[in-house]
Amino acid sequence: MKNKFTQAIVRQPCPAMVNGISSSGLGKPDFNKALEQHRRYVEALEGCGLRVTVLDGDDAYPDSTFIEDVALCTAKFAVVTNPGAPARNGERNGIRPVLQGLFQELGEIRSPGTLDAGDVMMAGDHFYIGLSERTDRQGADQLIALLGKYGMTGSGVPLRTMLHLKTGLSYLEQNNLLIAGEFVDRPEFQGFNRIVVEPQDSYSANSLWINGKVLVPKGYHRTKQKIEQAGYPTVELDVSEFRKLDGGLSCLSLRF
Ligand code: CIR
Repeated sequence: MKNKFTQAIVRQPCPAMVNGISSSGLGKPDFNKALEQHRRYVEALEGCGLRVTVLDGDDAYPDSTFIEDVALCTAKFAVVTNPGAPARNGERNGIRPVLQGLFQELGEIRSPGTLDAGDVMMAGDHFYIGLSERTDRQGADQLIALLGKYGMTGSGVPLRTMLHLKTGLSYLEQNNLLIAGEFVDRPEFQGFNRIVVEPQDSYSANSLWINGKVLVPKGYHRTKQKIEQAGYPTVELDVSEFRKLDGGLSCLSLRF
């Protein structure tokens, strides 16, 4: 299946983001800088041909700008997830009405199963699902059952150290897979053309394919060069303030 996205949904960062969940040790994000970086991110999505719905920041949820985790959008249907971090779980209630307005068919991951869609990587009609601290087997099985209804498949990938599956993996279409860290040697990814990210550049394994271009975080020249050598034009974006909260380029949008 040839992939093409036409739309994206983003949520602006909120002032409370300074209290977001973080294990980065990089300090607190600067809210105004984050707003500016987010604005440029939206421009980049538009530059890839997407119509972008920009939702207001939600100060009740410091991490809510990482909207990727609360829903999975496919060409055929969307799923509201059940985020595994208690502080983020209520974010699902903010995305549901937005998706109801955009999708005819809407599924839901239900407790006790949990799933963050940052753990879900689409590769054609197959979806790899990270089994992480946020996503459990029950959540993954619920998603696989939903995918099955629409002729798509899914499989679980146990994580050891990464926060989310897409922290260390990005599918760039055409069988090309950007891959880092614990995933490099995993048997399920050996059939891809693996573009291996250097350990010191591992943050840039979360790059983002959109309609033939690849968005790459600023400052990772080796990764950028490897992606360009594989034939993709790249767009470099500074996401330093989101990195402080363990978030990357994919986390900031839903694309479909
Ligand atoms: C969190 O811990 O949930 C946020 N601080 C970062 C979420 C990043 N999202 C993602 O990797 N999909």
